[in-house]
Amino acid sequence: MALYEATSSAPVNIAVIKYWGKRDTKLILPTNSSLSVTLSQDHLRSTTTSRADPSFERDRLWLNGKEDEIKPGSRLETCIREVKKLRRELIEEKDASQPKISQYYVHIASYNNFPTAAGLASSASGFAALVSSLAHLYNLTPPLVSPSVLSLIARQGSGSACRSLYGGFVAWNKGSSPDGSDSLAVEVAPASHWPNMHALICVVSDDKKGTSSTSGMQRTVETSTLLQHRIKHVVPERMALMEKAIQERDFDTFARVTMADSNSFHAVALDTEPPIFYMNDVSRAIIAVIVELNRISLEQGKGYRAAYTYDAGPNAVIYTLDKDIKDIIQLIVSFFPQKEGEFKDNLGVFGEQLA
Ligand code: 2P0
Repeated sequence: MALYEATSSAPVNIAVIKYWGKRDTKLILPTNSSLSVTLSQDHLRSTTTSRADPSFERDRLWLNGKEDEIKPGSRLETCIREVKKLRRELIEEKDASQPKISQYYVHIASYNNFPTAAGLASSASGFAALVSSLAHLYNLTPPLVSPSVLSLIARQGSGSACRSLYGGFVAWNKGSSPDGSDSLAVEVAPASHWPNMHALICVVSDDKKGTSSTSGMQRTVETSTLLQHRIKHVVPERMALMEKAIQERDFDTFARVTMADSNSFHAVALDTEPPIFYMNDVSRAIIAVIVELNRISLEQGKGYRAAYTYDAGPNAVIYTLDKDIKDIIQLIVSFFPQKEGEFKDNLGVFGEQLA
């Protein structure tokens, strides 16, 4: 009897043009396109094993060793159903000699090597690893199935998850089709394109965040007037600018647009009723340090040295280049001394080289 099992892992991605708002909450279709950098080292990653077996009596999932119910109509159920459907359509219905493993139930075990839901994008790596491990289990791999096709399924688990199916620099095109068939992730450039780029993760707090992204962004869609301006007049131009900056390895533009878009996202969060605050005093102090560092450098005609960005939580991610990484770490650690092995109310800093 064959053993049908596969393990895949997917890293977290950190957006430089932020996704915030859905035009379709069931299909998870965004109100604007977004662009992110997938981290490539082992610090922030989900690893998932899927197994299909005729003896299983239902689909089951364990997250960090604890069983999570797969509720009918849930995002989890949707992702599992969609990957099974792809297996049936592309393999089992085309070639009768292929085993019909899509008919078996699956058991799935997923682990994060970092705190869940602390604004460190655990749903992104989690759903990307889940879809990827099921795809490997069912032989839905390139050239038969591209990461972009899988991204259509991961997107229905969590929007930002679609971007974690590629490494390096990834765009999620919002698409225009009502069925979501063109709302998918595409590679802008592999990590190797810009090997001297680093992401520095500054864990300000690993507490579970106050307002979840899902409910926060829906409130923003319903109540913020600023969001409409962002969708129509801000993001489209920034997507183009950012793609070009990445192609040309233009760190000045990359840094300027990254910081501007982080500010814009937190501005629409504040423009929500009631207002949403994701950054705290430490987050804002880190911004002040980076702004001052860049100001001095720009005054000397040397360009930007670092770019901050914040997601739905207080933790900072700082993008910087090889030549500056040591100085930036020293600066951050000197301003925000850390207690060994403890993140809570302190600052943990770790670096990620992209390639
Ligand atoms: C992003 N964030 O682009 C933005 C920036 C948070 C701030 O994507 O409802 O967890 O599961 O689609 O993907 C967080 O949103 O929300 C997010 P759902 P998700 O990375």
